[in-house]
Amino acid sequence: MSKSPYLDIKKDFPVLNREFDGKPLVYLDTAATSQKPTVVIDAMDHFYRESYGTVRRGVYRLSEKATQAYESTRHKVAKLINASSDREIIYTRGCTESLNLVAYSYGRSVLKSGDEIILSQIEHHANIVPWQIVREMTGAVIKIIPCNDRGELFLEEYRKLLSPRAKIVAVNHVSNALGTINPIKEIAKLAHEAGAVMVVDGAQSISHMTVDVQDLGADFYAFSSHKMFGPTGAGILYGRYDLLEKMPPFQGGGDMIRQVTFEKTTYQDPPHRFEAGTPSIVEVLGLGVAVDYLQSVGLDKIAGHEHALLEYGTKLLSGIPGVRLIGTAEHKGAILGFELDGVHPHDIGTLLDMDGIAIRAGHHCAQPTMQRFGVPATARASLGPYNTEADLDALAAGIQKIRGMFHH
Ligand code: C6P
Repeated sequence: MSKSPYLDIKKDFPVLNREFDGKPLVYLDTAATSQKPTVVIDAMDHFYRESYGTVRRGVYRLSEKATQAYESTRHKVAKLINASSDREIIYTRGCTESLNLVAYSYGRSVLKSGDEIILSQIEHHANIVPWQIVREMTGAVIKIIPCNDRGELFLEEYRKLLSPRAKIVAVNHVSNALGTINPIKEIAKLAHEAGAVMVVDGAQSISHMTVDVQDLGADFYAFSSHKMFGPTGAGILYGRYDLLEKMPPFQGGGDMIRQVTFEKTTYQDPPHRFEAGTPSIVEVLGLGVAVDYLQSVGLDKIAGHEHALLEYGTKLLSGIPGVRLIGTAEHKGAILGFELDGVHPHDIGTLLDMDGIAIRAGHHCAQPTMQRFGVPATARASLGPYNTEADLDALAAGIQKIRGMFHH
């Protein structure tokens, strides 16, 4: 008997036991945000009840303990992504803030007029707009790596874009709208050969596959806690220490300074230089527990589970007349973007919700991706390790039902 590729962890996520109008919740919006396991919810609850205090400021035991717990997440995250030191892990409020940090601190300080930032056609707005703002400030130029009809980047075109003027290449590891897994290792190698640094938006990869920033050649790697079973309000920017050391602060305030006078202020070393103000204390603690959870389940097992589900779901949806999958890369994460002939994606979302099925409909904060595929929006089912074939069966049945309503 062949071994099942599937995990059985739905029970770890209390909200997934919910029903809407007597129908079980079918949660297919993990790319927007993942659900939270009991261990994370309980740890945060316990921390508030027993151990809550400020971090890195108090001299009393409560604060010392809180600081230890808070800092231990840094080590867990460093291990998770194989950073060479804990000092390369910066706490932010989320992936968006992490990318803004790189753009404003690194980008603004190195880019000169005429320097080039290379992005891809299939980026999330969080990896486009900060670079446009920096372009306005510096006179830098943005170039775009195009993609084919499956949503795969043209590496030959990328090669042609690279020149000594290229200073930054910023690409997502996995596209949130299409699911494409980009060949970051190769993209980074070519970037480095041209003398550019590699910024990776890891929002959609971090909880779905093993990520090794050193092996990938990522100089910066950004992600959010809330997409990896942790709470909202926390995120990570990994940065190579030799780059971080030379970067100016992103925000000024408490905790990022060494000494302040009205004449002059000196700054802390990284990572604290980039962590102004009282941080998201309990959220960072929750992120640490989420990392433990991820590792206890195993990222390779999660990748195997999601890949099997992706294949199952792709077959199901492609078999429904009128469904067009948008994003059909050979290397793909568990994201199913689609159109249904004659039905607006928002209507698909609303009608599926009546059956307790939660998907996302819209442009997915990736309007240039939608433009490339000639659609204003798509419906998107995105999977996590707690999803099952039954969830996809429900989705397919829901879509069939909608077809029946619109095509008599
Ligand atoms: N994508 C989605 O439904 P934040 O919002 O800061 O946690 O993450 C931003 C972000 C950056 N890059 C990629 C590739 C992303 O997918 C996201 C968030 C969500 O697809 C919300 S638009």
